[in-house]
Amino acid sequence: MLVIEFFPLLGASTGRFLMGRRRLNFTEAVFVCRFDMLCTMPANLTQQYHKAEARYRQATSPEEELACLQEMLREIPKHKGTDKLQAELKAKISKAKEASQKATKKGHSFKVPRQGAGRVVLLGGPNAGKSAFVAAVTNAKPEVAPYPFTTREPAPAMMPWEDVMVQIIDTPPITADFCDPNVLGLVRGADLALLLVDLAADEGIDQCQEVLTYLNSTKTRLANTSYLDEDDVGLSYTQTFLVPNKIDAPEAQDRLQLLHEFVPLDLREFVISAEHGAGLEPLREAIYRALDVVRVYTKHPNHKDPDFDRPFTIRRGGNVQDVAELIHKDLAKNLKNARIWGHGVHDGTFVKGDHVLNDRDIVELHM
Ligand SMILES: Nc1nc2c(ncn2[C@@H]2O[C@H](COP(=O)(O)OP(=O)(O)OP(=O)(O)O)[C@@H](O)[C@H]2O)c(=O)[nH]1
Ligand SMILES: [Mg+2]
Repeated sequence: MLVIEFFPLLGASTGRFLMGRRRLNFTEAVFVCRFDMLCTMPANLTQQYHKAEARYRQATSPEEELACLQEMLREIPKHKGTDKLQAELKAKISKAKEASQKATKKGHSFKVPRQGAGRVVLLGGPNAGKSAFVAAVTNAKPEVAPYPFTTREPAPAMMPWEDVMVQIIDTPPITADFCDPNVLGLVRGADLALLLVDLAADEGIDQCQEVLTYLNSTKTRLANTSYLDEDDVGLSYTQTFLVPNKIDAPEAQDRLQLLHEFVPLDLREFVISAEHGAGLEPLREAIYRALDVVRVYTKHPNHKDPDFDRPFTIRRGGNVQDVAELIHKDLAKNLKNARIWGHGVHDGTFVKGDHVLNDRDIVELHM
C-alpha cells in the first residue's frame, strides 16, 4: 500500500490532531485534507452579522445579549465552514437564555441608558477613589468615604469635555469574592474602562491584582484596545486605562514603582490625584480621544447659523446617514442629500448619505 507523509499539507487543526499517532495512507490523507479545507472555509459573514456582533459586545443585560446572539445565528451563512461557529452560538444562546431567566426571576436586570459621546466605566478595589474621581470630573455628588464599599450600585454621571458630554459610570468595588452582577455587562458595553489603583495604602496593589484575577476568571477582560476574541464568541476585551490614584499621598511614588514591578500591564497609564486635581486634565482629554468619535453640528435649512451648542457625535468614519439616524428615524428613512461645510469640501457642497464626516463638520440635512 502507498503510505505518505501528508502532514505539512494539512491544516493546523487536523494536523495537530493526527500528529504523533500514525502515518496516513493515501485515501485517508485525501479525506483528511478535504475535511480540513471544509473546516477552514471562509465564513463570509454578512454586514448584519458584524453589526449584531458589535451590539452583542455592547449589550448590558442578558436579554440584550440573547437578542443579539439570536440575530447572529439567523444571519450566519449556513455552510460547513461555519459549523463550529453555529454550534458555539447555539451554546451561547442557551446560556444567555438561562441568565436572562435568572435575572428576570431575581428582578435585578439593571439598565443604564447610554448618553453622550460615549461610556466610561470605573473599576477598582475598595477605596481606590472611583467616587472621588466622579466628584472631580462631573457635577455629580457621590458619597466619598474612607471605609470600603461606600458605593453600593453602579451610578452614571456626565463629564463635560469641551462642548460634549461623556458618560462616566461609578461602580461598587470588585474584590476576590465580590463583584456586582451588573458590572461585567457594563464593562463589555463600555467604550473605555478606567482601572483605579489606591496608592495611599499598601494593600492597593493587591486589590488591583484581585480585580484583574476576578476578571480573568470571566469572559470580560481588560486590554489596550477593545476587541472580540475571534476563536471564542463570548470573550470580550474592553479598552482600558490604568489610573493609579492618590499620588499626593505619602509613599505613593514608591507604591507606584511596586505596582509596575508586581502588576506589569500593557495599558496606557494616567497617574492622578482625584482629590487634589493632579493629572486630571490629560486624563479627561485622553478619555475623549479614546472614544474615537467626531463632532458634527447641524444647521436647519431655514436658519442662517448652525446650532453650535449641541454637537452630535458619531464614530470616526461615520457618515451623513448616521447623523440623520441620530436625529429622527423618518429623516433617516427619507434622507435625499445634505449640504456640508467643513473639511475637504467647498462650503455648502451637496453630498449623499454615504459622505464620511470629519470632526466639526456642519451638516444641513434635506428630505
Ligand atoms: N489623599 C487622597 N485621598 C483620596 C483621593 N481620592 C480619594 N481619596 C480618599 O480615599 C477614600 C476613598 O475614596 P472613594 O472615592 O470613596 O473610593 P471608592 O473607590 O469610591 O470606594 P468604594 O465606593 O468603597 O469602592 C476617601 O476617604 C477619599 O477621601 C486622592 O486623590 N488623594
Ligand atoms: Mg465609591
